[in-house]
Amino acid sequence: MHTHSAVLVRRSGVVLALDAPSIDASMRLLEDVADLVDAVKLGWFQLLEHGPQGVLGIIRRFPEIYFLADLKIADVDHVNSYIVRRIVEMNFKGLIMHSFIGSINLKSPIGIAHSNGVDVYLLVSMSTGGELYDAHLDRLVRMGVELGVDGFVVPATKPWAIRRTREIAGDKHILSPGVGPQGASPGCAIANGADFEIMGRLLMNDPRPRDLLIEVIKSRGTRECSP
Ligand code: BMP
Repeated sequence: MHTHSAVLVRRSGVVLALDAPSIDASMRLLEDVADLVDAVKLGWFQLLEHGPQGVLGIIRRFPEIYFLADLKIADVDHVNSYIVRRIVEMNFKGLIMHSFIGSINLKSPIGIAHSNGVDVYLLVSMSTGGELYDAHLDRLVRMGVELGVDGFVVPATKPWAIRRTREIAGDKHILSPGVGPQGASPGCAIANGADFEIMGRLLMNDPRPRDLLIEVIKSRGTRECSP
């Protein structure tokens, strides 16, 4: 197995999911909360609205931010490898891949990412649905550990999956989406063992996202969290 240490560092434990289609709205939100988030997740919204050059423009404008490419890569080996090379060229520092595609389709792209200093996070469950994932959680997390990924995307809406992933994955990063509009209370994924909570609409739809984020970070550990 190759060696790679995760580039992503936990400070606030918040990853911003920047799913706003408007580039102006994205820029305003980024400028407002950049110092309070550990990473910014960009995905299909930005890529399809602004193209690779537009995405590169966002990344170049904030060189100090850790940008995470969320294209949920899930193709065959050689196509995945191409996608990862393009992501590397765009200066992303991390990327997300689906796990169900299996180790043959994951191994080379993970190697390409790591040899370029880019983290790989493996999605092993989904915040909505994902019942086929959930039937195979243990096996998928073990596969990710064997492949040397930097961590796992495990939904905040399934605290049991976070706890189980933590048991198997040791100190690998756990990133949890599904906070706010999808139902999980802020702070509860972290209370169940996640390292980072991914937040999109909760912040994007709030008139004062900075104040809300400060409150969310401050109030961790004070809420009742469902098991
Ligand atoms: P929101 O916080 O607005 O619900 O957005 C959640 C974000 O996390 C979206 O960018 C989505 O693509 C991502 N996500 C998710 O919601 N569930 C998953 O299981 C995996 C994800 O990456």
